[in-house]
Amino acid sequence: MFKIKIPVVGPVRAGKTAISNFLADAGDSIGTEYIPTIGCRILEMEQETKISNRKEKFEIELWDCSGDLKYESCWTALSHDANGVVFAFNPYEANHSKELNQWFTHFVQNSGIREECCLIIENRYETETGTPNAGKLGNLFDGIKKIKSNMENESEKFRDEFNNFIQSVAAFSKSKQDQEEKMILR
Ligand SMILES: Nc1nc2c(ncn2[C@@H]2O[C@H](COP(=O)(O)OP(=O)(O)O)[C@@H](O)[C@H]2O)c(=O)[nH]1
Ligand SMILES: [Mg+2]
Repeated sequence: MFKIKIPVVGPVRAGKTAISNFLADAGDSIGTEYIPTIGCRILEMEQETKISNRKEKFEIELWDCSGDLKYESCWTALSHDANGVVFAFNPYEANHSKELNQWFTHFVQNSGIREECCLIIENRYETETGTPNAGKLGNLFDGIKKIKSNMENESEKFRDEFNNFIQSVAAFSKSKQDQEEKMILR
């Protein structure tokens, strides 16, 4: 089965763990007491998608990364062989947009992942201190598709939008692999 690795990155308390659990059906962690992620958790899910009229099964690994910058020395391992990247942030948190730039520099610019294989998830939920739109994203993110998580109100719409993203990453990764195989056989 074709494997797809997608790191889920962004600042502490962006909702990465809640989003990853929701998408991988790994239990509900919305509105529960905050438990910081240690290092990284890997969640697996499967998806079937049609590529060039053929049904293909994909195994998707969501790498739910800690937002704590003390793990920065692990970022190379976390981004190694990734097929796509998901950025999460909460626009109520003023510092999130600035911090997200660092993640972008490493996970996109330095790793060579195409912008089409990246997704921003705006996880808008109120925090005690924040104000809405406090953390507006910088122009590094101009070319990247953005969706809203809305896990409390429109969760199935969010799941569908995420699945569309996975399908395009899968299609791109599969065609890249096919091309590489052809080059070897030449
Ligand atoms: N009400 C609500 N709480 C959320 C939502 N997303 C995350 N949280 C809460 O915010 C805190 C941080 O979320 P978490 O996923 O652990 O953030 P992470 O540090 O990015 O992994 C946790 O206490 C979650 O329960 C959401 O959409 N709505
Ligand atoms: Mg977490």
